Amino acid sequence: MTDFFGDIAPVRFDPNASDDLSYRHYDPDEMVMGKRMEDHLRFAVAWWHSFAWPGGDPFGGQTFERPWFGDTMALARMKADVAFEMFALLGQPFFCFHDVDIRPEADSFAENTRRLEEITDYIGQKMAAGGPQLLWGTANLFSNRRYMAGAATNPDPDVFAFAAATVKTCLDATHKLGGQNYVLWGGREGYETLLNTDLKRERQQAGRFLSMAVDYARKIGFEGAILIEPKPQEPTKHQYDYDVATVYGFLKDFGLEKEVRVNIEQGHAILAGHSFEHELALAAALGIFGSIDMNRNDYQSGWDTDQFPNNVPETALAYYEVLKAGGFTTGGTNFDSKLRRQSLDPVDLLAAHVGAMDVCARGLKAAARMLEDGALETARRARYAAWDQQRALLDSDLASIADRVMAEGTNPAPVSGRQERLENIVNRYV
Ligand code: XUL
Ligand code: CO
Repeated sequence: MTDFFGDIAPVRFDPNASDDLSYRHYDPDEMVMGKRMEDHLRFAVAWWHSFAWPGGDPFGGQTFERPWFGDTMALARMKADVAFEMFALLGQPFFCFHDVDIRPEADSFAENTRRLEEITDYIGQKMAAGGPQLLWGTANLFSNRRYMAGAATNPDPDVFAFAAATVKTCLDATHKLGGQNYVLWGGREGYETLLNTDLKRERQQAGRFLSMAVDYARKIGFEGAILIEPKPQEPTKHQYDYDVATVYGFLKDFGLEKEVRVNIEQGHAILAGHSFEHELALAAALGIFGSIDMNRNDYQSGWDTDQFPNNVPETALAYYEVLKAGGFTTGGTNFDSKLRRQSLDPVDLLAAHVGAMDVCARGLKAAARMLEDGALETARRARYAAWDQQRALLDSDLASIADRVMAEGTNPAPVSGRQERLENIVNRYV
């Protein structure tokens, strides 16, 4: 035991609680559409924001003082101890990590690999003792200065090689810990200026890199999903994995659309000029929906503030799409969210997750009721009902269609889209 969280008791479900460390809406065992809420939501803690992030912003450095900050393996183990204590206090079923979150960075690939193996052995022992499972692992290919011009898309082949070797070790680590997914977020796979960038070449490099990652994952028997996490910009001016539609085109181009799915982050969707539900609905329609990073951005700041979710109507519309897509299989709800830099206390870390889990639980329950009552889907089906009799139209051709329209002489009557009525329906549930 560490003494980081002191004598804080495990968080329990109590709808009438008056303290701020109880779940009022998240009851893991409550059945929603025939499935336990815990199994629907599949919550995960993000190791980086919760345990590795020092609280900096562009104008100031570290605000958090955590006893495990430092670059020794002993401190990395302490960090893991605190992490597993927090998972237990919250009853979190999953966690996610980058390599650099769980082990200190060394100055060689060999030592990085050795440290990763050592710490994942340690984490594996903790998991075997009944701890949570690994939702996904990933490699941080964006923080170290070697990646400043990209990883897979770097003009220097040695950087491509270092990144590819690192992904191999992170796939090994994820596989060893029984990870259910492996994520690739192309943090610096983009450009700062077109003046020094060969777009075509960089895209090819990214395609080969992803193909190699998929091949290696299958070779070692990794059965989890490989996920790309779209984001339009930040840290680079433009990133190649801009949004779900762009990623799908990229996957098709390299023949990977059956191999790779997407991890969709709320804040990234907003940065791309979409709603979260748009990205989710499109991924489901294209057959590439995988998992979600659940956070929010501050709409005034306009950048990736990675805050814990606190908007029930937004999460309801998101989980509506998740449920319509059949729910998560390997995926889950990862809180890729960090505290504000003034939230210094250990209890802040717990309360942030408690509140976020309650918001998601409310969103899920509202989404399930909307789906079960069927008002939205009935209206949606009715809107397209005329196509049931006219499917053959899509197999026709322009000249035959023109003959038909000419012969029938019809002039279609516009029909209401009923948007306000549909919005009113949603508001009955949230
Ligand atoms: C960055 C981001 C990452 C990925 C994993 O915006 O979302 O934390 O989720 O690399
Ligand atoms: Co993310």
